[in-house]
Amino acid sequence: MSNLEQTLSIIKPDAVERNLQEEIKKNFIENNFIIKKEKKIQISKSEAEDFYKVHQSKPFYNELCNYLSSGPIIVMILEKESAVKENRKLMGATDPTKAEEGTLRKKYGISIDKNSVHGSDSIENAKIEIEFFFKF
Ligand code: IDP
Ligand code: MG
Repeated sequence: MSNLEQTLSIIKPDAVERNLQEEIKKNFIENNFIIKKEKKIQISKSEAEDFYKVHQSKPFYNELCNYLSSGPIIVMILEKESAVKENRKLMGATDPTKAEEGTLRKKYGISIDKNSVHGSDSIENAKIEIEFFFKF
């Protein structure tokens, strides 16, 4: 039975700044994700606040929103069987120092805030996040 899903992936400013986007995209392709849509954009602080609103009560919220809006990002729709879970696995733990060997955050992440990639954490949030970035 097919379980084809889509998830939202973001290559964050720290990785785009280091010109790692092609290298990171290679990881997705090698792991059998299809990049259905892709665009390079820079979002405003208020758009970042909207995107990360689930974190608004966290002490790092303001910094997080400043950071995501600080430079260009690559947003992508990735497709694969169980794409949401598979992308979370490929990304690794939020904190690169705790991420497993071979994961994107282990390979490319600088710190817990500059951890190079975002991935939707549920099928429901994937739909919301895809809509957020690809509604126009
Ligand atoms: P996730 O990106 O692995 O889903 P979340 O808990 O959803 O992690 O947090 C969203 C983003 O907020 C993280 O990717 C990271 O950039 C940032 N973040 C999470 N925890 C901290 C923290 O303790 N300090 C600073 N930034 C954090
Ligand atoms: Mg999250």
